[in-house]
Amino acid sequence: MHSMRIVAHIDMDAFYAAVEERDTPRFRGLPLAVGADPEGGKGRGVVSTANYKAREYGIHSAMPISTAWRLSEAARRQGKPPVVFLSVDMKKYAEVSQRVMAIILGLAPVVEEAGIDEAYADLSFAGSYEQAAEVCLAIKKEILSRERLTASVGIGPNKLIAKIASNEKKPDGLTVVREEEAEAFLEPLPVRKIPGIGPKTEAELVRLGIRLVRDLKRLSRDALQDRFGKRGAEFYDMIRGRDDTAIQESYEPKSIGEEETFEQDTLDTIFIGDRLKELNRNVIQRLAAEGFTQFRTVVVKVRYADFETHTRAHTLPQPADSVAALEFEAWKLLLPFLDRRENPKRKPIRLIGVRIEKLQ
Ligand code: TTP
Ligand code: MG
Repeated sequence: MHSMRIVAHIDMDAFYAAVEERDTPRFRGLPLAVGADPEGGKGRGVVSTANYKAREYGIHSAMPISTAWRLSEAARRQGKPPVVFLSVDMKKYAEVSQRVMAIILGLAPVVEEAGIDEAYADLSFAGSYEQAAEVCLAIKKEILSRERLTASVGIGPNKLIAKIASNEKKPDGLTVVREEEAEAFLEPLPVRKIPGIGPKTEAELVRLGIRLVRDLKRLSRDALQDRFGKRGAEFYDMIRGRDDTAIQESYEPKSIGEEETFEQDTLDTIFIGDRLKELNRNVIQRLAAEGFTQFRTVVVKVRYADFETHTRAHTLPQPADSVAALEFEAWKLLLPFLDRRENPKRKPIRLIGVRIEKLQ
């Protein structure tokens, strides 16, 4: 008899904002948004995350910070507390993340770190869903007592179900979906909950009158494949709760990156060089914070004022470890975008980013 597969997905609640609330008592109970500087409504970056109080104002991740500011001002006019805007402290979140991952690893030895605030754990060893839930309660308890943070957990027969389940009862939730319940669990959910169905696919499905997973089941595998290609065939299995992707233990964060949207679109070489320096410093700081010493690949990103976006990457023959080495490589990759080589129309630049990969 083959033993039952049980997978958990653990995801921290309002992660960056929760860390800030924890560390600064006077923020507690207030709406909080972590992200770019709102600059009195003129700021040009985005919200990284918002705590649940700020989400009640309609603020969420990836929203322009200027919109978040407007929502905060509207709330203020209604006599509600305005949002506290905080900048991103990546080094701190990376350190908390490492400690949380260590807690999970202590209670469930096979873990895939799927992002800064989320992990999959193989709980097949628990033998039953009841025992798996006990392990997860212990993980939650440990995270709360050691880090004073809450996480939400989903338990299911595979990564797909566990991931969707962890999002069901946020914050501080625990949702168990057994294999025999998986299909029924998915049916009433909006199609957007299925990983890989983003806003574009969703819009296309809405045009076909399909909003819920249940509706999507009307399409045959062939029909899905005709419309969405290989992804379509995957949707067919996923909406039926089927997923056999493995937990990938050998975790390497694919990359560490930072980017900045400028106050004003610019082609000023000195200014851009300065900002790049600052981004490089932050990236190297995070490299150390996340327990690495070296990188081999450098990637830069450029977004022009018209949002046309380019990336360029270079992999070094030998691993490098210094800000100076990153500086040199990143600048070499970025320079052509400042002159006619890559930028014949001399379009001003809106955003630059730098990322390192192949970390060791
Ligand atoms: P999420 O887990 O998606 O969000 P969250 O932890 O803030 O909130 P939830 O309770 O709904 O899980 O992302 C984890 C962190 O990653 C988040 O705190 C900030 C960062 N992040 C961004 O910087 N930009 C983004 O667009 C998203 C979605 C997250
Ligand atoms: Mg989270």
